[in-house]
Amino acid sequence: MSVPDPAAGPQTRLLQRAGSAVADARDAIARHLVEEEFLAHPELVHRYGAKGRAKSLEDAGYHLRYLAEALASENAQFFVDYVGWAKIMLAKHGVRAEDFLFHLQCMKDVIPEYIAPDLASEATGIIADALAEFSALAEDVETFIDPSKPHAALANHYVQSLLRGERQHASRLILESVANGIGVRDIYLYVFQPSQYEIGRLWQTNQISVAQEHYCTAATQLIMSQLYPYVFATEKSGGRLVATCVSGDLHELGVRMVADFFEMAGWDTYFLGANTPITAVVQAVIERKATVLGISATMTYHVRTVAEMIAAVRASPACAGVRILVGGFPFNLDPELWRKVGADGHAPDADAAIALAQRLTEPGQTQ
Ligand code: B12
Repeated sequence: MSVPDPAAGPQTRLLQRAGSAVADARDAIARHLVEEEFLAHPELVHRYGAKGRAKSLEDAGYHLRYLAEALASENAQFFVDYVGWAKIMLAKHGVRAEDFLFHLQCMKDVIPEYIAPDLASEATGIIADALAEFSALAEDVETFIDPSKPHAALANHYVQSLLRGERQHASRLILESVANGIGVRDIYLYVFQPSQYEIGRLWQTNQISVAQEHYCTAATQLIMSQLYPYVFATEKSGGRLVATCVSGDLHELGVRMVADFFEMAGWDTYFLGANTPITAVVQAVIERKATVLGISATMTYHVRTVAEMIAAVRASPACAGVRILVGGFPFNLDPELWRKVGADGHAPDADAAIALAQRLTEPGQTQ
């Protein structure tokens, strides 16, 4: 992590330096690798049109951002996972797998020209891992609406209504289901969560537009709010939660869901939403006398900011005693990552988060 850790071993420090070096030289590496790519294959201009080169440059910047974070987090898997995601995304947008492979190869070749040899060999080692796994990485992503899971038919109807632009109908489906006895927690975990993942899959695979993805998410936020009479109905039992997205991260629905589960379990919750500055989080923990702070990150390149946020909370004497939980995609990908960022624990979903928080706030407990 980028927070200086005096106890970090030499390999950890090397990887952190490699991550910072890639991040610092990102623009120059990206420009150079696209230069190499188009010099070696001038036909790419015809294949991808006038905008192809600019798009390749933009993509190179994204790839390098993920590479830098994978190094700094000592997690080669982050980059391999990202390459797997990008392989599908690019293929569905008409980019041939061999062109993406060549782009990564150019990245590997160019990096040693910009950073010190010991750092470059760490960076190129991770790219080599991804290149070695490339052909085995999936070509497509399966639906997240799993018919073997509870309420799959409802989730399917819900997504279809939203895709048709019928949020009133989607809202009615949910409100009637709750009136008929389906619990709000089940609606969150088995309808909203897989529906959101499904919307993401449809966007990634070029089947829906950005506008549709935004519409569906905004509708789900609206419909979640319609359930608040149920969410706020539980008598308070003592715990106090501050829940937030890490600075820079815009994915607030998951951690909002976590906050709502705590509210339903009798906690007093203070939900800060997306992209909260570190100082504001520290202040909220102090002012709310939080017993638990929940921090969410969805993008792997925000993991270092999670470590910085946790370090800032730990450095404030007024926050002493607060237990810190982390969650979101990178923490689900690497179940040991919570330790590296300095948290007290991680839970894979809103349901598991409650049980963990209750355990951690019993005196003398750890995960
Ligand atoms: C909606 C959405 C957005 C919206 C978010 C709006 C909002 N108000 O939240 C917007 C449009 C802003 C957005 C932007 C981007 N997004 Co987006 N987004 C999504 C989408 C479709 C749904 C997210 C969601 O609501 N999930 C549902 C919740 C319930 O699930 P969850 O977050 O996993 O939360 C659960 C657990 O993880 C856990 N948990 C979460 N937080 C915490 C915290 C604690 C303390 C604990 C204990 C547990 C916990 O509990 C939760 C509940 O059970 C996802 C798809 C996906 N698979 O998630 C893509 C997705 C995450 N986005 C993606 C991308 C690429 C982006 C952008 C880079 C796109 C771009 N080029 O601009 C930007 C990055 C923005 C940023 N800086 O953060 C990719 C990421 C791919 C990758 N491998 O990195 C995804 C996976 C889409 C895809 N399939 O390709 N996005």
